[in-house]
Amino acid sequence: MREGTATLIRREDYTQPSHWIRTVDLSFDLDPAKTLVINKMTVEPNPEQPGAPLRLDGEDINLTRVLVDGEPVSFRVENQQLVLENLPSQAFGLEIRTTCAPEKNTQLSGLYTSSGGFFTQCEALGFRRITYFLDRPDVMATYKVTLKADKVRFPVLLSNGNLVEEGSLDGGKHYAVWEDPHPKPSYLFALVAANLVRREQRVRTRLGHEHLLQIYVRAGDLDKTEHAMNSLIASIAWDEHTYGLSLDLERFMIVAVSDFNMGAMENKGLNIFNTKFVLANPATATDVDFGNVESVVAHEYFHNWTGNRVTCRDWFQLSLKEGLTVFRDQQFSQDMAGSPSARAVKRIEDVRTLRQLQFPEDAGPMAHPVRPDSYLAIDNFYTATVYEKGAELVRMMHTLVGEQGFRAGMKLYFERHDGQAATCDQFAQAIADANPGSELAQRLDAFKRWYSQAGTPRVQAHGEYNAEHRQYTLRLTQTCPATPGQPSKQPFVIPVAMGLVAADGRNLELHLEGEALPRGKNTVLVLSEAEQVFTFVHVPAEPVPSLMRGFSAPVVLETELGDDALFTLLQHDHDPFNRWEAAQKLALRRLLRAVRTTGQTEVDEHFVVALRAVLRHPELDAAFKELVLTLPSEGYVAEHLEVVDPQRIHAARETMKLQLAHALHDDWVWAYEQHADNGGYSPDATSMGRRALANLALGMLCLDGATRHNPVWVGRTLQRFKDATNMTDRFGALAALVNSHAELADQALERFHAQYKDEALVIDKWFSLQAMAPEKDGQVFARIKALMQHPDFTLRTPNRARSLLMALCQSNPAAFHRADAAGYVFWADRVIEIDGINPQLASRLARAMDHWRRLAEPYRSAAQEALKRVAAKTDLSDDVREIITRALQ
Ligand code: 0A1
Ligand code: ZN
Repeated sequence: MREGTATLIRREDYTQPSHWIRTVDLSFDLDPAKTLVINKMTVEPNPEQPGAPLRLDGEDINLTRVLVDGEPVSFRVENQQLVLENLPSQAFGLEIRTTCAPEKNTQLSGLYTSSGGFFTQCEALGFRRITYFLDRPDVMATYKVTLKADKVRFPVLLSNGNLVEEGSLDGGKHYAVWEDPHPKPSYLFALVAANLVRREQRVRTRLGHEHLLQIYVRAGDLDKTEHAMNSLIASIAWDEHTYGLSLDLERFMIVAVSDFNMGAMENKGLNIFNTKFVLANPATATDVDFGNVESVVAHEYFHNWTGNRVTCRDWFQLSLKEGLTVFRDQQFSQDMAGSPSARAVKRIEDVRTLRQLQFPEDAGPMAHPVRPDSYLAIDNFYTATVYEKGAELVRMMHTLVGEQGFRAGMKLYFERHDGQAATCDQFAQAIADANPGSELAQRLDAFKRWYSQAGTPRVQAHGEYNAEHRQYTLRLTQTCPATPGQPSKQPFVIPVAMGLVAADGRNLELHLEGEALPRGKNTVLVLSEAEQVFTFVHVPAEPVPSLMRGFSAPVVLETELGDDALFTLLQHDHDPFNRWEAAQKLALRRLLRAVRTTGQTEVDEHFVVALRAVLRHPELDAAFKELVLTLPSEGYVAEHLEVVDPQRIHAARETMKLQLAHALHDDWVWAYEQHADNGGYSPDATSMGRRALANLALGMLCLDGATRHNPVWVGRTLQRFKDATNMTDRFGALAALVNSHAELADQALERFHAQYKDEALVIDKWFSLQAMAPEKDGQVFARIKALMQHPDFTLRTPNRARSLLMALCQSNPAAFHRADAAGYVFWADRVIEIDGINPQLASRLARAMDHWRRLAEPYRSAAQEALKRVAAKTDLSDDVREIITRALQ
């Protein structure tokens, strides 16, 4: 096991490198057991640091030779770094030979093998596991790469850029030479040598240039690449059209690999993808998978500009590329969805993700600013805060300068920084400078607190109506809870998109006191002080405020609205996001009341009637209905409690679900029959919405049937499972059976496994469905433990490990948090076990315990004991050590 040795790295300590590496000529003799790497660089001393030694990063590689300008030199290796002193004061050539063992690389960082092929992952610090280098993003070089490997086993040889030469060699080997003309940081280097097939297409872009697009996969997977290719083509067109950003490469390649720690990687011209985010066809992938493929393909493609052409100066600036690129992929997916209502659905889904992942992070021991101040293991900072909250920051800038203003800002950003390694500050500056006089430009310094202060701000709103003066005053205040290392915060600049809705359903004209003209029915107030009052005039009747429309800032809005006001918004708000939000608040309120009192939810008629009205609404889209009728998750409920008893939350939510299944029975039947098509499959937003609602309805009907021992709907669900013509419907029916603990579920699970035993991604679903089933008398936990012994289970493939372990520890609180502590014991054992194989994967699992301090007893003490047991291990990786130490601090 690799023992962690790192010390804390701080943002304020940034200094330029001692040298620049301008060109890299890399040659690989690929052998799974021992690969030889020859690295010839041209190196230039940084004139600002004359005479400084050169310290090159390395990890788990064997050094065999070092030459400076062709001559052997003396060197030493110190803390994994290769140190060279007394180097020439002018540019010089440096040659380094090393070997590594790809087949032993279970961490999946650097050069590793998967299903018999070679793949690389270099972000963030993987390149140093391939060769000694200044492995930091501000060192940018052009690369020439020569690959040599056995021709039969590794017929495809790929690297970044353009193929300039290929041919045969003695001994059954062949070679290929690739040159990438774009200077890039080492984290964007990639190579692939494997037995793959490809789908390819030539496209001509607006500028009239021709490009070759290729997607490489294993032989059996070619029929799952059409959707990714379409998504790629759509992404290229979108970026040209929206931002005037064109593909700058003759060839753009995507490669699928089944062993991968994250979603995908934007290596220049050679994106490498987790199979889960590239392969999809109707028979094996669900609508959610199709949506994920579209957005991840777009995300990686968009990185070509936001990430690769302009990269990050240091890893603290990670959100410069990630927040911006997530914002861009969210915009793209909204545009692809089309109708205003489908766009709103996508927005609601994105906010749900943010609240489920990022809000808890901001409220726990791992809370960090979007631009962190320090880290032990940078891999731990590929977080929802850097990605999703980072995207919200970009979205707020977009709101403050407007669509056209934002495009102008992006243009200026590229004019200033193309080809550079930049900072978050420089990005915000460019957007502001392109929009002088805008709210952003006026308050830029205060706005930038979003980058430096962690924590989710709370906004309280208090409204008062004066009937006599027909005035409505809205008092907005903001606070932000303390986070580790940041006891007090300065006010944030919060764009508050809003409107006023009258009790009769009209959305009112908004006329602010002192302004000559009304602003229409929707406006953006900017809250930049701890407290501000906004007065609206000519208000004909007491309104309900609709605040934070479209979720205009990543804050918690603490509302004083009563049920009636929320019912008004649910029915009449012009803003679909706030309609959905009103339903969530109504449900949340009832769940919290139950958790705090009897533990059982009593669903009132008013609530049922309101939900029925949405479900049966003649104009609302099915996708939107599905979101409104889906109850807040157990995790989201927990967020609203000081002391969390996961079992009580589970009981409250399950009883509410059951009551809604029963009370709306006829409406669910109607919804199912209206939306369960049996026609051909198309992954468009409307059909996806219909399938989602049909599946929700079927789940409710099956649950109602199973609980009442009424076999009708359980039988129909099984039939649906057998007859389905696509994976969304088949898996939806299977989930309905499993989640309602129907007796027929086991039979269906067995059949499903037999049918898809050769489809790894489907088997992952099969594992996680069982691991995420609502806990009932400990049965789910027992089954998860049994599934660990299943012949298909392995901890070495991250997708498979996650399908069971993350599903339990992160997504199934009632199965995980057990009074007998067995869930925590299991967690600790797995974290320790996986840390010896793959520290990045282990540290993700370790985070399942982030919120132990808020647990009720007996969970809290038991969780602490499990954490201490992990902490007591002396040979933990830096990754896991950082997470556990923070949790216990
Ligand atoms: N830059 C990639 C994410 C990524 C990060 C680290 C990885 O390996 C440790 C792999 C991928 C993205 O945002 O898509
Ligand atoms: Zn990214």
